[in-house]
Amino acid sequence: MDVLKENVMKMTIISKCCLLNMILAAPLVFATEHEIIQLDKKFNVQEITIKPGDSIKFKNKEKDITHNVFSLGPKNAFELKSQLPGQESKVEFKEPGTTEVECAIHQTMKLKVTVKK
Ligand SMILES: [Cu+2]
Repeated sequence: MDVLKENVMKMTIISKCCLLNMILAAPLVFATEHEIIQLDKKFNVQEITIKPGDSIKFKNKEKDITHNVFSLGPKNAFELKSQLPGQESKVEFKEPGTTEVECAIHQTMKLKVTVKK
């Protein structure tokens, strides 16, 4: 086999390997960051569906109202603790399932987060 053919074959094998790596790494690359805004003692949406591994950035856009966003789970339980106006916090949702997200200070605030593949 001449050198040129050999090189072409090597290149072909390398590019196939690269492609395979990209396909295998895809689920990590495509984890999405969603944004939920808290304004006027409400979440900007009442429900959201995301994929396992995605995260939600909770943004307190109030002028002078503090929130404490939490979820009791059983899947994806979390608590942001006191979140002052202007603050934002990111929560990763790893487990498939549905979670009711609430605010410990304002009981009317409700957000349903569904995590599914
Ligand atoms: Cu609140």
